[in-house]
Amino acid sequence: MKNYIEYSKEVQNAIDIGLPIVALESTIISHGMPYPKNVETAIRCEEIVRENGSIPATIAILNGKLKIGLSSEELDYLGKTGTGIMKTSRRDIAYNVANKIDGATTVSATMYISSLAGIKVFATGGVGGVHRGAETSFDISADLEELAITNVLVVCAGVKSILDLGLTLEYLETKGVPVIGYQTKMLPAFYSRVSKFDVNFKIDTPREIANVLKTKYDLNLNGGVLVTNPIPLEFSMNNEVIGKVIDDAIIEMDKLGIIGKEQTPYLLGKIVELTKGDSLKSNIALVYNNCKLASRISNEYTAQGGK
Ligand code: PSU
Ligand code: MN
Repeated sequence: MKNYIEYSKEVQNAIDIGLPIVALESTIISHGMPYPKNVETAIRCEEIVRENGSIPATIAILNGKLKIGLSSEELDYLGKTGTGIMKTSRRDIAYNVANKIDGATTVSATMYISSLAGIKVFATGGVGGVHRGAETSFDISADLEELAITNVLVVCAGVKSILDLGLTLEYLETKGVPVIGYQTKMLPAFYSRVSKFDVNFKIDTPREIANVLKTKYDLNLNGGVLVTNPIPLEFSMNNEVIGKVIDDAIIEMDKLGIIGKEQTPYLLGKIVELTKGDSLKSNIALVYNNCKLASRISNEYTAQGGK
């Protein structure tokens, strides 16, 4: 296994001396945002994690290695190449490594690689979920299955309404994944702070969230935890306005016949276009907010003796 993993110096040092770490994914860089905002955001995410007391570990597959911690050149390469890099979920990891094909890792792949390094806390923007119409398309993100089996807490901004929020919650319940609302009872909907659905547990401090995580693993309850953190108020979008944009983007996507793993990147790009860049500003703000919370949870988890 060791031969397959390559740590940055900063992450290796953090592991050696037991500093708190926060994993970050790379599909959000290559497929989630346009260049050069994607690279600026990735770099700023790492800074925010450091400012709040943890060490950032951005994860990708490069030259056949599972890379844990990237250089600024590597971040730039991922951002510049954009969708020219393969979007790699759990399914693709072995193929990428065996053939030395670069991959930007989704939430599922990043969770798995984090778990190999013993990293328990991971910050992103949005997770995949059960797509609208999944009852006929069967399109359910591998992210949910990873949350079911892999011991990593993921901080996100809730479930985007390109997905079916209700079915996503049902799926997570079936798989035994706790959905925590950070200072909220309501499941946030990514661009907006509100939805028609409730989270399982409202928890108000990073310390209490870390305590749930530690207790879960003390009890041998394997699998992930999903923390949903509402977008900061000043960046939240009007639910009806963004709802209409998302509906229009989905109609356009269906017209073009886009299916499978291309759907989420297409919709994100289309939403940026239809909102004239407003959704991108919101997306960046919520990612920063999640990095901050994840860093504080990771600190607390380490302080509580979490391994
Ligand atoms: N949602 C976002 N931004 C993203 C993604 C989702 O707001 O960048 C990416 C993440 O990497 C996530 C993946 O893991 O899309 C899910 O893809 P799919 O729906 O194909 O499972
Ligand atoms: Mn899918």
